Amino acid sequence: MDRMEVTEVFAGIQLPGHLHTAQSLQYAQDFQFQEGDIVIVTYPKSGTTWMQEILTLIYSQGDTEIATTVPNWVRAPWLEHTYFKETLKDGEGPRIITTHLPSDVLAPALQKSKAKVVYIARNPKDVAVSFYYFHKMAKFLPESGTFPEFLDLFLKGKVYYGSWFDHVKGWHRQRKNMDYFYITYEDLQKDLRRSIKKLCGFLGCPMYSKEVDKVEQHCKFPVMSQNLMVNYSLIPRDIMDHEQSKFMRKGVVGDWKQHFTEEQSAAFDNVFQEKMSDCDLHFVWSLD
Ligand code: PPS
Repeated sequence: MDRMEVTEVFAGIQLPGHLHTAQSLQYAQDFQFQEGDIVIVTYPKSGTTWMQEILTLIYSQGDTEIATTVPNWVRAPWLEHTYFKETLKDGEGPRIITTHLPSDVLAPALQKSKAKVVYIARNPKDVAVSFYYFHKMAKFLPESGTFPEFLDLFLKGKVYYGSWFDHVKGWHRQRKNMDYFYITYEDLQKDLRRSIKKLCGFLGCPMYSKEVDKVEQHCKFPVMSQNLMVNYSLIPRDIMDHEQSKFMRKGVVGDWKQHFTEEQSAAFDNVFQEKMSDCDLHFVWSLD
């Protein structure tokens, strides 16, 4: 399969050579955003697919036609992926663009543009667990090793896509320099309806209550995990092996408690406190 063993290094971070090339990354960095563009920005495993689905449905006023017939990577393509250029369409609605790239790569272009940025963050203990399982199923990522080994790399920022801390803090520092909306995976879990309404406000896209009902219904985990257009079951098994782990795995807050020992959790908390001491973001670790 295409470049499955290749590692691409860009802006100091490692990225899978599958779907990333030096050219595609340069294209992303040089991209001219337009007024009306919506850019979903995430560190991996933070709720990217969920936000792609929510925004698709907000723009279709709750009509599920596009969400159930067009794959998420076509309707909200990743800016840095090789297929981006030919996939992004100037259609009737706004262009929804997705990215995992760090702020230092994209902030200069976004600051100059009138694009809207939606940043979604997730508590990093759950991100680490979700990313660990993703390494087992995504054949374009390196072997995860054991969970303690993976956790160690994650805390040191030595995983693909770089440090979670740098990503979250870097984008947070840009919040006043662009049209920026910050939300967390945990906000979506706690009150999906309220989150959808807030997003509608930010996007300037008012919806009737019945339309919000449809978005909410379609974006629940049991529905999305059955939607072939977002659950990645269309991807061949030698790229994503769902027998190792499903892409739509658990979809909960606090699964880290099933994976971390007390010592691992305490060590994580220490690193978190140190690295986040210069940042005022707060994370929800459990909904209990
Ligand atoms: S990726 O690879 O970066 O695009 O992954 P991403 O979409 O950011 O994150 C995948 C995790 O999000 C969960 N997910 C959801 N949780 C709750 N409700 C809904 N609707 C939903 N959709 C996706 C998905 O299950 C992954 O989390 P884990 O913890 O592994 O289950």
